[in-house]
Amino acid sequence: MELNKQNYKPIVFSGVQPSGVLHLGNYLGALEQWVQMQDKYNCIFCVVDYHAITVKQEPKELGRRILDVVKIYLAAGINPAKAVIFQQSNITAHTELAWILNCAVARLADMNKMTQFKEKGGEKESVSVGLYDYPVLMAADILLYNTDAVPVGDDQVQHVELARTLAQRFNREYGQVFKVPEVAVRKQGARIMGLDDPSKKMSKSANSAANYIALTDAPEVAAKKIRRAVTDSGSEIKYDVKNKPAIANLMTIYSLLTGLGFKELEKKYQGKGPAYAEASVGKYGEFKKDLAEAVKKFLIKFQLKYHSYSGDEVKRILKDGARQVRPVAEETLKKVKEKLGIN
Ligand code: ATP
Ligand code: LTN
Repeated sequence: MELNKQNYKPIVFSGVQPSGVLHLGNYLGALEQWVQMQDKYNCIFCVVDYHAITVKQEPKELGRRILDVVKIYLAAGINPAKAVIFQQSNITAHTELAWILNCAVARLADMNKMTQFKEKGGEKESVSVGLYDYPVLMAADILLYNTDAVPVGDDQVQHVELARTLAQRFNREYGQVFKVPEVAVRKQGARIMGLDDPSKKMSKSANSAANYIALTDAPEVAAKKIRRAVTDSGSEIKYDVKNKPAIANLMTIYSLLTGLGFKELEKKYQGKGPAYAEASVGKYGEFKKDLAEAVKKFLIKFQLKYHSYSGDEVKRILKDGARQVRPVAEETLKKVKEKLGIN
Protein backbone atom coordinates (compact mmCIF):
# COMPACT_ATOMS: atom_id res chain seq x y z
CA MET A 1 0.00 0.00 0.00
CA GLU A 2 1.16 3.54 -0.64
CA LEU A 3 -0.08 5.99 1.97
CA ASN A 4 -2.03 9.09 1.05
CA LYS A 5 -2.13 8.32 -2.65
CA GLN A 6 -5.22 8.36 -4.83
CA ASN A 7 -8.31 6.91 -3.13
CA TYR A 8 -8.70 8.39 0.32
CA LYS A 9 -9.71 6.04 3.09
CA PRO A 10 -9.92 6.90 6.81
CA ILE A 11 -6.68 6.28 8.66
CA VAL A 12 -6.27 3.59 11.32
CA PHE A 13 -3.21 3.51 13.59
CA SER A 14 -2.22 1.06 16.29
CA GLY A 15 0.83 -0.58 17.83
CA VAL A 16 2.19 -3.33 20.03
CA GLN A 17 5.25 -3.26 22.25
CA PRO A 18 8.07 -5.72 21.55
CA SER A 19 8.43 -6.27 25.28
CA GLY A 20 7.61 -9.93 25.69
CA VAL A 21 5.62 -12.78 24.24
CA LEU A 22 2.39 -11.78 22.55
CA HIS A 23 -0.62 -13.67 23.79
CA LEU A 24 -4.12 -14.66 22.79
CA GLY A 25 -5.47 -11.51 24.51
CA ASN A 26 -3.37 -9.32 22.20
CA TYR A 27 -4.63 -11.29 19.21
CA LEU A 28 -8.32 -11.32 20.12
CA GLY A 29 -8.40 -7.79 21.58
CA ALA A 30 -6.30 -6.02 18.97
CA LEU A 31 -4.70 -7.92 16.07
CA GLU A 32 -7.79 -9.69 14.82
CA GLN A 33 -9.59 -6.37 14.63
CA TRP A 34 -6.67 -4.87 12.69
CA VAL A 35 -6.86 -7.63 10.12
CA GLN A 36 -10.56 -6.97 9.60
CA MET A 37 -9.89 -3.25 9.13
CA GLN A 38 -7.15 -3.41 6.53
CA ASP A 39 -9.49 -3.67 3.51
CA LYS A 40 -11.62 -0.69 4.49
CA TYR A 41 -9.04 1.72 5.89
CA ASN A 42 -5.55 3.06 5.34
CA CYS A 43 -3.95 1.06 8.14
CA ILE A 44 -0.64 1.83 9.84
CA PHE A 45 0.67 -0.69 12.35
CA CYS A 46 3.68 0.17 14.42
CA VAL A 47 6.12 -1.82 16.53
CA VAL A 48 6.51 0.57 19.44
CA ASP A 49 10.06 -0.10 20.57
CA TYR A 50 10.43 3.27 22.35
CA HIS A 51 7.47 2.25 24.50
CA ALA A 52 9.11 -1.10 25.26
CA ILE A 53 12.24 0.56 26.71
CA THR A 54 10.18 2.35 29.37
CA VAL A 55 11.06 -0.80 31.31
CA LYS A 56 14.48 -2.43 31.08
CA GLN A 57 14.93 -4.72 28.08
CA GLU A 58 17.78 -7.08 27.33
CA PRO A 59 19.49 -5.34 24.35
CA LYS A 60 20.34 -8.59 22.58
CA GLU A 61 16.75 -9.79 22.84
CA LEU A 62 15.04 -6.53 21.93
CA GLY A 63 16.26 -6.57 18.32
CA ARG A 64 14.95 -10.09 17.85
CA ARG A 65 11.64 -9.28 19.53
CA ILE A 66 11.03 -6.37 17.18
CA LEU A 67 11.29 -8.74 14.22
CA ASP A 68 9.17 -11.33 16.04
CA VAL A 69 6.33 -8.82 16.53
CA VAL A 70 6.30 -8.16 12.79
CA LYS A 71 6.14 -11.91 12.15
CA ILE A 72 3.19 -12.08 14.55
CA TYR A 73 1.45 -9.27 12.62
CA LEU A 74 2.00 -11.17 9.38
CA ALA A 75 0.90 -14.52 10.82
CA ALA A 76 -2.26 -12.86 12.16
CA GLY A 77 -3.08 -11.82 8.60
CA ILE A 78 -1.77 -8.25 8.24
CA ASN A 79 -0.86 -7.92 4.59
CA PRO A 80 1.96 -5.45 3.79
CA ALA A 81 0.38 -4.92 0.39
CA LYS A 82 -2.65 -3.43 2.16
CA ALA A 83 -1.28 -2.02 5.43
CA VAL A 84 1.93 -0.27 6.44
CA ILE A 85 4.10 -1.85 9.13
CA PHE A 86 6.98 0.13 10.63
CA GLN A 87 9.23 0.48 13.64
CA GLN A 88 8.60 3.51 15.86
CA SER A 89 12.27 4.40 16.49
CA ASN A 90 12.88 4.64 12.73
CA ILE A 91 10.80 7.81 12.60
CA THR A 92 12.34 10.52 14.79
CA ALA A 93 9.20 12.67 14.61
CA HIS A 94 7.58 10.43 17.30
CA THR A 95 9.97 11.45 20.07
CA GLU A 96 10.12 15.05 18.85
CA LEU A 97 6.36 15.42 18.94
CA ALA A 98 6.17 13.67 22.31
CA TRP A 99 8.55 16.28 23.77
CA ILE A 100 6.56 19.11 22.25
CA LEU A 101 3.28 17.70 23.62
CA ASN A 102 4.96 17.25 27.02
CA CYS A 103 5.75 20.93 27.14
CA ALA A 104 2.85 22.50 25.28
CA VAL A 105 -0.22 20.58 26.38
CA ALA A 106 0.36 17.56 28.66
CA ARG A 107 -0.22 18.40 32.29
CA LEU A 108 0.68 16.53 35.50
CA ALA A 109 -3.01 16.48 36.37
CA ASP A 110 -3.70 14.50 33.15
CA MET A 111 -0.87 12.07 33.74
CA ASN A 112 -1.75 11.42 37.38
CA LYS A 113 -5.10 10.03 36.24
CA MET A 114 -3.53 7.24 34.15
CA THR A 115 -4.51 3.99 35.82
CA GLN A 116 -2.04 1.80 33.92
CA PHE A 117 0.92 3.73 35.33
CA LYS A 118 -0.44 3.33 38.84
CA GLU A 119 -0.86 -0.43 38.26
CA LYS A 120 2.46 -1.00 36.51
CA GLY A 121 4.81 0.84 38.77
CA GLY A 122 3.41 3.96 40.38
CA GLU A 123 5.05 3.81 43.78
CA LYS A 124 8.32 2.01 42.97
CA GLU A 125 11.48 4.10 43.16
CA SER A 126 13.13 2.36 40.22
CA VAL A 127 10.33 3.29 37.81
CA SER A 128 11.52 5.32 34.80
CA VAL A 129 10.26 8.79 33.94
CA GLY A 130 9.56 7.30 30.49
CA LEU A 131 6.97 4.91 31.93
CA TYR A 132 5.14 7.85 33.45
CA ASP A 133 5.31 9.75 30.16
CA TYR A 134 4.41 6.71 28.04
CA PRO A 135 0.85 7.91 27.20
CA VAL A 136 2.22 11.17 25.73
CA LEU A 137 4.48 9.24 23.36
CA MET A 138 1.44 7.13 22.44
CA ALA A 139 -0.51 10.33 21.71
CA ALA A 140 2.36 11.50 19.47
CA ASP A 141 2.26 8.15 17.58
CA ILE A 142 -1.43 8.56 16.89
CA LEU A 143 -1.53 12.30 16.13
CA LEU A 144 1.34 12.33 13.64
CA TYR A 145 -0.71 10.42 11.06
CA ASN A 146 -4.04 12.29 11.08
CA THR A 147 -5.51 9.13 12.55
CA ASP A 148 -9.26 8.60 12.44
CA ALA A 149 -9.50 5.42 14.51
CA VAL A 150 -7.30 3.56 16.99
CA PRO A 151 -8.18 -0.13 17.44
CA VAL A 152 -7.01 -1.30 20.88
CA GLY A 153 -7.99 -3.53 23.78
CA ASP A 154 -9.93 -2.18 26.70
CA ASP A 155 -6.83 -1.34 28.78
CA GLN A 156 -5.67 1.28 26.26
CA VAL A 157 -8.91 3.28 26.01
CA GLN A 158 -7.83 5.79 28.65
CA HIS A 159 -4.61 6.45 26.71
CA VAL A 160 -6.49 7.12 23.47
CA GLU A 161 -8.75 9.49 25.37
CA LEU A 162 -5.66 11.36 26.53
CA ALA A 163 -4.53 11.64 22.89
CA ARG A 164 -7.91 13.18 22.09
CA THR A 165 -7.59 15.64 24.97
CA LEU A 166 -4.07 16.68 23.95
CA ALA A 167 -5.10 17.13 20.31
CA GLN A 168 -8.09 19.28 21.23
CA ARG A 169 -6.04 21.36 23.67
CA PHE A 170 -3.28 21.97 21.11
CA ASN A 171 -5.76 22.93 18.40
CA ARG A 172 -7.47 25.34 20.77
CA GLU A 173 -4.34 26.97 22.19
CA TYR A 174 -2.04 27.05 19.13
CA GLY A 175 -4.34 26.67 16.12
CA GLN A 176 -5.78 23.75 14.18
CA VAL A 177 -3.27 20.97 13.36
CA PHE A 178 -4.46 17.64 14.72
CA LYS A 179 -7.32 15.39 13.77
CA VAL A 180 -9.07 14.14 16.93
CA PRO A 181 -9.00 10.31 16.82
CA GLU A 182 -11.74 7.88 17.85
CA VAL A 183 -11.08 4.75 19.85
CA ALA A 184 -12.19 1.42 18.30
CA VAL A 185 -12.83 -1.35 20.82
CA ARG A 186 -14.36 -4.73 19.96
CA LYS A 187 -17.63 -5.67 21.60
CA GLN A 188 -16.24 -9.09 22.45
CA GLY A 189 -12.60 -9.84 23.25
CA ALA A 190 -11.54 -6.33 24.29
CA ARG A 191 -10.49 -7.69 27.69
CA ILE A 192 -9.47 -11.32 27.75
CA MET A 193 -8.86 -12.32 31.34
CA GLY A 194 -6.04 -14.39 32.86
CA LEU A 195 -6.52 -18.18 32.82
CA ASP A 196 -5.26 -18.38 36.40
CA ASP A 197 -7.30 -15.43 37.68
CA PRO A 198 -10.39 -14.16 35.83
CA SER A 199 -10.36 -10.91 37.80
CA LYS A 200 -7.17 -9.70 36.03
CA LYS A 201 -6.55 -9.26 32.31
CA MET A 202 -4.41 -11.74 30.41
CA SER A 203 -0.98 -10.09 30.41
CA LYS A 204 2.51 -10.85 29.20
CA SER A 205 3.85 -9.29 32.37
CA ALA A 206 1.88 -11.72 34.56
CA ASN A 207 3.87 -13.58 37.21
CA SER A 208 2.91 -17.01 35.96
CA ALA A 209 2.93 -18.42 32.42
CA ALA A 210 -0.32 -20.19 33.39
CA ASN A 211 -1.97 -16.75 33.08
CA TYR A 212 -1.70 -16.55 29.31
CA ILE A 213 -1.60 -18.49 26.07
CA ALA A 214 1.41 -17.14 24.19
CA LEU A 215 0.94 -17.12 20.43
CA THR A 216 4.24 -18.99 20.32
CA ASP A 217 3.36 -21.58 23.00
CA ALA A 218 3.71 -25.18 21.83
CA PRO A 219 0.11 -26.14 20.93
CA GLU A 220 0.08 -29.02 23.41
CA VAL A 221 1.34 -26.74 26.21
CA ALA A 222 -1.43 -24.25 25.38
CA ALA A 223 -4.04 -27.02 25.43
CA LYS A 224 -2.83 -28.06 28.87
CA LYS A 225 -3.15 -24.45 30.11
CA ILE A 226 -6.79 -24.43 28.99
CA ARG A 227 -7.49 -27.77 30.65
CA ARG A 228 -5.96 -26.42 33.87
CA ALA A 229 -7.60 -22.99 33.71
CA VAL A 230 -9.44 -21.80 36.80
CA THR A 231 -13.23 -22.27 36.60
CA ASP A 232 -16.21 -21.24 38.72
CA SER A 233 -18.47 -23.12 41.08
CA GLY A 234 -21.31 -25.11 39.54
CA SER A 235 -20.99 -27.18 36.41
CA GLU A 236 -23.24 -25.41 33.93
CA ILE A 237 -21.92 -23.67 30.80
CA LYS A 238 -23.60 -20.29 30.98
CA TYR A 239 -22.43 -16.85 29.87
CA ASP A 240 -22.69 -14.88 33.09
CA VAL A 241 -19.79 -12.47 33.60
CA LYS A 242 -20.85 -11.52 37.11
CA ASN A 243 -21.42 -14.95 38.61
CA LYS A 244 -19.24 -17.08 36.33
CA PRO A 245 -16.34 -14.83 35.25
CA ALA A 246 -13.92 -17.67 34.47
CA ILE A 247 -16.40 -19.59 32.30
CA ALA A 248 -17.53 -16.36 30.60
CA ASN A 249 -13.88 -15.67 29.71
CA LEU A 250 -13.33 -19.18 28.33
CA MET A 251 -16.60 -18.91 26.39
CA THR A 252 -15.41 -15.62 24.87
CA ILE A 253 -12.18 -17.25 23.70
CA TYR A 254 -14.12 -20.27 22.40
CA SER A 255 -16.65 -18.11 20.59
CA LEU A 256 -14.04 -15.89 18.92
CA LEU A 257 -11.93 -18.82 17.76
CA THR A 258 -14.77 -20.91 16.39
CA GLY A 259 -17.51 -18.43 15.48
CA LEU A 260 -20.02 -20.23 17.75
CA GLY A 261 -22.25 -17.80 19.70
CA PHE A 262 -22.77 -17.95 23.46
CA LYS A 263 -26.27 -19.40 23.09
CA GLU A 264 -24.96 -22.14 20.81
CA LEU A 265 -22.23 -22.98 23.31
CA GLU A 266 -24.71 -23.08 26.17
CA LYS A 267 -26.87 -25.49 24.20
CA LYS A 268 -23.96 -27.64 23.05
CA TYR A 269 -22.79 -28.28 26.63
CA GLN A 270 -26.17 -28.45 28.34
CA GLY A 271 -26.16 -31.30 30.87
CA LYS A 272 -22.63 -32.37 29.94
CA GLY A 273 -20.88 -31.26 33.12
CA PRO A 274 -21.64 -33.68 35.95
CA ALA A 275 -21.02 -36.93 34.06
CA TYR A 276 -17.51 -35.78 33.30
CA ALA A 277 -16.98 -34.65 36.88
CA GLU A 278 -17.47 -38.26 37.89
CA ALA A 279 -14.99 -39.33 35.26
CA SER A 280 -12.52 -37.02 37.06
CA VAL A 281 -11.91 -34.80 34.03
CA GLY A 282 -13.22 -31.84 36.05
CA LYS A 283 -16.65 -30.25 36.19
CA TYR A 284 -16.34 -28.53 32.87
CA GLY A 285 -14.33 -31.36 31.32
CA GLU A 286 -15.91 -31.73 27.91
CA PHE A 287 -16.17 -27.97 27.35
CA LYS A 288 -12.52 -27.48 28.27
CA LYS A 289 -11.39 -30.43 26.19
CA ASP A 290 -13.07 -29.00 23.09
CA LEU A 291 -11.78 -25.49 23.77
CA ALA A 292 -8.26 -26.90 24.23
CA GLU A 293 -8.60 -28.53 20.80
CA ALA A 294 -9.81 -25.28 19.22
CA VAL A 295 -6.86 -23.38 20.71
CA LYS A 296 -4.46 -26.06 19.52
CA LYS A 297 -5.87 -25.96 16.00
CA PHE A 298 -5.63 -22.16 15.92
CA LEU A 299 -2.02 -22.16 17.13
CA ILE A 300 -0.84 -24.86 14.71
CA LYS A 301 -2.11 -22.82 11.77
CA PHE A 302 -0.85 -19.54 13.19
CA GLN A 303 2.63 -20.87 13.94
CA LEU A 304 3.03 -22.47 10.54
CA LYS A 305 2.69 -18.98 9.06
CA TYR A 306 4.76 -17.36 11.81
CA HIS A 307 7.76 -19.59 11.06
CA SER A 308 7.51 -19.05 7.32
CA TYR A 309 8.97 -15.49 7.34
CA SER A 310 12.68 -14.78 7.23
CA GLY A 311 14.44 -12.01 9.14
CA ASP A 312 15.49 -10.36 5.87
CA GLU A 313 11.91 -10.32 4.62
CA VAL A 314 10.75 -8.66 7.83
CA LYS A 315 13.55 -6.06 7.70
CA ARG A 316 12.53 -5.18 4.14
CA ILE A 317 8.91 -4.71 5.24
CA LEU A 318 10.00 -2.39 8.08
CA LYS A 319 12.24 -0.37 5.79
CA ASP A 320 9.50 0.07 3.23
CA GLY A 321 7.01 0.96 5.97
CA ALA A 322 9.29 3.71 7.32
CA ARG A 323 9.73 5.10 3.81
CA GLN A 324 5.96 5.40 3.46
CA VAL A 325 5.11 6.97 6.80
CA ARG A 326 8.09 9.35 7.16
CA PRO A 327 6.75 12.14 4.90
CA VAL A 328 3.36 12.13 6.65
CA ALA A 329 4.96 12.33 10.10
CA GLU A 330 7.37 15.06 9.03
CA GLU A 331 4.62 17.16 7.53
CA THR A 332 2.58 17.05 10.75
CA LEU A 333 5.66 17.87 12.83
CA LYS A 334 6.46 20.82 10.57
CA LYS A 335 2.95 22.26 11.06
CA VAL A 336 3.27 21.83 14.83
CA LYS A 337 6.64 23.59 14.89
CA GLU A 338 5.26 26.45 12.81
CA LYS A 339 2.44 26.96 15.31
CA LEU A 340 4.99 27.08 18.13
CA GLY A 341 7.27 29.47 16.27
CA ILE A 342 10.24 27.06 16.12
CA ASN A 343 10.26 25.96 12.53
P1 ATP B 1 0.48 -6.65 28.58
O1 ATP B 1 -0.33 -6.27 29.78
O2 ATP B 1 0.19 -8.02 28.13
O3 ATP B 1 1.93 -6.36 28.79
P2 ATP B 1 -0.07 -4.29 27.12
O4 ATP B 1 -1.48 -3.86 26.98
O5 ATP B 1 0.71 -3.56 28.14
O6 ATP B 1 -0.04 -5.83 27.34
P3 ATP B 1 0.71 -4.58 24.33
O7 ATP B 1 1.18 -5.96 24.28
O8 ATP B 1 1.52 -3.60 23.59
O9 ATP B 1 0.74 -4.06 25.80
O10 ATP B 1 -0.79 -4.53 23.86
C1 ATP B 1 -1.11 -4.70 22.52
C2 ATP B 1 -2.58 -4.63 22.31
O11 ATP B 1 -3.22 -5.75 22.91
C3 ATP B 1 -3.25 -3.39 22.91
O12 ATP B 1 -4.22 -2.90 22.01
C4 ATP B 1 -3.90 -3.90 24.16
O13 ATP B 1 -5.03 -3.15 24.54
C5 ATP B 1 -4.30 -5.29 23.72
N1 ATP B 1 -4.41 -6.20 24.87
C6 ATP B 1 -3.46 -6.45 25.80
N2 ATP B 1 -3.90 -7.34 26.69
C7 ATP B 1 -5.18 -7.66 26.32
C8 ATP B 1 -6.18 -8.53 26.86
N3 ATP B 1 -5.95 -9.25 27.95
N4 ATP B 1 -7.36 -8.61 26.22
C9 ATP B 1 -7.61 -7.88 25.10
N5 ATP B 1 -6.71 -7.05 24.56
C10 ATP B 1 -5.51 -6.92 25.14
N1 LTN C 1 0.38 1.55 24.66
C1 LTN C 1 -0.04 0.57 23.73
C2 LTN C 1 0.89 0.44 22.56
C3 LTN C 1 0.87 1.68 21.74
C4 LTN C 1 -0.20 2.11 20.91
C5 LTN C 1 0.26 3.33 20.32
C6 LTN C 1 -1.45 1.60 20.61
C7 LTN C 1 1.86 2.60 21.65
N2 LTN C 1 1.51 3.59 20.79
C8 LTN C 1 -0.55 4.05 19.46
C9 LTN C 1 -2.25 2.34 19.75
C10 LTN C 1 -1.82 3.54 19.19
C11 LTN C 1 -0.17 -0.77 24.39
O1 LTN C 1 -0.83 -1.56 23.90
N3 LTN C 1 0.48 -1.03 25.47
